[in-house]
Amino acid sequence: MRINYINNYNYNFKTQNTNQFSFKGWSPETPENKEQIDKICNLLNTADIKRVSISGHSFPDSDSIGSSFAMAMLLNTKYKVPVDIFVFGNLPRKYKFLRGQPGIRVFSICDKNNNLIRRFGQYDLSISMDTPDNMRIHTDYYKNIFLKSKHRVKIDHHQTPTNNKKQIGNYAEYSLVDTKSPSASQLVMQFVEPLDVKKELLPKKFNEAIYTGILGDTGYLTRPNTDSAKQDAILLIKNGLKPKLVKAALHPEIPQEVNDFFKEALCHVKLSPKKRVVYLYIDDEIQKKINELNSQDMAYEINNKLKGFLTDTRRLTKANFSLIFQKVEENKLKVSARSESINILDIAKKHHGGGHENAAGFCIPLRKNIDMQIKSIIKEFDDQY
Ligand SMILES: [Mn+2]
Repeated sequence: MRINYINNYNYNFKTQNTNQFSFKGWSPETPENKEQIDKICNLLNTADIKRVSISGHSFPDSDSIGSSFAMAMLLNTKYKVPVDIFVFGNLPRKYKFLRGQPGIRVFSICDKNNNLIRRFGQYDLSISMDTPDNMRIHTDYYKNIFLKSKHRVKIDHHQTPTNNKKQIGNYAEYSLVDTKSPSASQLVMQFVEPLDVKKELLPKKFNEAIYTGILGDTGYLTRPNTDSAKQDAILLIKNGLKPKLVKAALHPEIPQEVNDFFKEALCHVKLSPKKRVVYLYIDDEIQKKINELNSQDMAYEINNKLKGFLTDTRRLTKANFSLIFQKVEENKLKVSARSESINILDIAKKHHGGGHENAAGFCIPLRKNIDMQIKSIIKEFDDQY
């Protein structure tokens, strides 16, 4: 299937001038994908859709945000319908360059109970982007906006969790799930031609939103198996993307106090008994310091940088895994895990989490003796081969 993809791509490259290059770079990889894309396009073309809501996952990352904005712009361009994007948490400042498109509103949902249905009413279509299971959708939004919407679509590139009887992964009416796609944002591109949208009529920010998602989920195009992302990036550039602008927006200057914080956090990183796991427990003291860097944007920046920071430490120490433990909500322990080559998705799934083979996570109820709890999770990774 990949061969076809490359052939299509080269073919278009050679035989068409730059204005007429095909969006075939986004061709579905499997017949199942094509079938799902056709079904979703058919829904979009035939249902009476006047209002659309789009959401990503909680703790939103670049792909969640990029794919949500890109899908909003695609639908608004094609159907001229108003689209509301719901971000679960504050929209970090560095993504604000994606806003400002007429017809598209952006709402940050931060607290638990918002009475969203009274505020927003019923939508004709709700699309969930980059979100493998409904546990990662804001509860009020899920119950009162998503489920009450006349039509529901899921577009994602994570494995759908199947180890749970509640079918938390199959939460939509139509789903396009392509685990081979490096980012969910690229999946939005697959709809451009089937929906008969002229790529040059899409707003410039469409390209930027997709590229934001690609950069986020491919480690700036450095991770393995990201060839299709590189090819799609070329197509975006041919469609008017200025990569430098996006990179500049995504890398705001890091203030001194954040650098100071990192110097301190370094002292709290530990190595497991078998020296196979480097880990950081964000205890109350560290969390307090994060909170003191009072702007929400910086807290977000820190969360992301901490993961990269642990990855660097893992490489330096030649450990296999890096883990971050953090208390979330009132009584949950969030575990983010990264590895170089060993598959950690199964461990995450065992704890009802998910993610990718080398970047996975889960949330578990917090036990009274948190040190013991962390030790037992560390041991689980330490014993993994
Ligand atoms: Mn993603």
